Amino acid sequence: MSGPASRRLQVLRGQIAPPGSTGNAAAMSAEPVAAYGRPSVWAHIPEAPADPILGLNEAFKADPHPSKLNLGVGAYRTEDGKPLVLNVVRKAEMALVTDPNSNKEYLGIAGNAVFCRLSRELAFGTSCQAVRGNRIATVQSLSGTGALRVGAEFLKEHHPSKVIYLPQPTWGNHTKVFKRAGLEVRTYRYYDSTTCGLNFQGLMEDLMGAPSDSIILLHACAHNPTGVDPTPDQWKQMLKAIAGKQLLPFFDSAYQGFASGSLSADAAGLRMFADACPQLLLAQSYAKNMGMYGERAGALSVLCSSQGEAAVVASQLKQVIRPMYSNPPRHGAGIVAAILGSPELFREWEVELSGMADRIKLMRSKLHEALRQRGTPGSWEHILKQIGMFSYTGLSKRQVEHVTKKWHIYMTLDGRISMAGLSAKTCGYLADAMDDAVRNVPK
Ligand code: PGU
Repeated sequence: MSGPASRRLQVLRGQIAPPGSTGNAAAMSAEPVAAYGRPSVWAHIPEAPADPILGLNEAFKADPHPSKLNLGVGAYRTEDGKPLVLNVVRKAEMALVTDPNSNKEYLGIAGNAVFCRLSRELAFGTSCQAVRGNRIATVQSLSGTGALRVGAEFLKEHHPSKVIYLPQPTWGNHTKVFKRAGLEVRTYRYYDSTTCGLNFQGLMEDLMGAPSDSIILLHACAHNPTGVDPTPDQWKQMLKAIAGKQLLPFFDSAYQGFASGSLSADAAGLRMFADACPQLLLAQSYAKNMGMYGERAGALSVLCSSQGEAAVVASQLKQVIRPMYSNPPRHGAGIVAAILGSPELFREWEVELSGMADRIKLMRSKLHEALRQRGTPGSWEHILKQIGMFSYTGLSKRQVEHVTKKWHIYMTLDGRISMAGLSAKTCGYLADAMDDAVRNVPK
């Protein structure tokens, strides 16, 4: 190729400057911005508030105080306050990057098929009838949030009801994900602040009162932010109500293994529903249980009535994904598939996972003990009883603001703290701050 065509290609590839330009960046940006003779089309846009959870990271980073403590975002930290990459993840990753047969080709729209099968088996169990009967359509997703969003878009298009009920309270982003996808968001009662436990009666009344076909979001385990889960018997009664009213359960499983330290115990509620419901959805995340936050590895599963239906549903999930981000990233899913697919690596993972869960439990007893020692007014038993990554302390917004301003401890305004952000060294400091807030700042 020569002449004008070759020149055009070179321009396109950035090898030479386009005609009329001087070829340097300063000259290219020298044109006056007001060339259209009117204000910018963005001029009317109001600045959006910082994200109530992820925004805390920014505020924390900008704080120069030496004793500052970040208990905002749910991300595991070691006793030294450092992020943790699991050994088993490093091992699987090393094998992946040194494998001469690995490549960087596009994955299919539904992602890594082995990853999808193993994710399904991890959540539902290999003996699940729907797994054995190939009745579950699974696609790889951009972690748990991506799974929720793809699921929401699918429901918006194909489900008879566009109404989703979320527990009150719930992870703040749930409301945004489902609203953005065009579903109508309602809530069902969940937490009882007088007992710091489950408002089971309110929950059951609200489930019974929901119009049939409504979608019900359920936290599979380690409810965020409350740390309060239904008992096995309560799960059973919820299943009865949900199946009786022909509601559609949408499980969000972001903490499998983190609540109890056992992967199967934490999936018990989901598995009970999967055995009894003709259809349900599941969003899975490996952010927490594999410590792969930034790798965005997750899966969306849709349980269907037959194998044929699952194939049709899978085809429609791809229709949602393709115009949104085309296909998911390879790397994280490759690591997860290697760990789940090797009995040896799987065992190593289980040990590291229960190690993280145990350290969180230890922080619960240390914080509880520190508050007891200080005689901090109120009962703090709920810190011991709640499970998972968070404790819902009961501090009010004003008390949280005080703790952040005076003690430089960052937590969400609803009084939620990430227990994984604490260490034996910092429990006393947090207890001092909580004691001060409870005594001196009215709720
Ligand atoms: N579902 C629940 C219940 C969650 O708590 C989270 C993360 C997700 C889904 C999404 O996780 P992915 O990272 O997309 O897999 N919640 C954490 C992390 C920070 C955030 O808000 O995204 C939290 O601190 O609540």
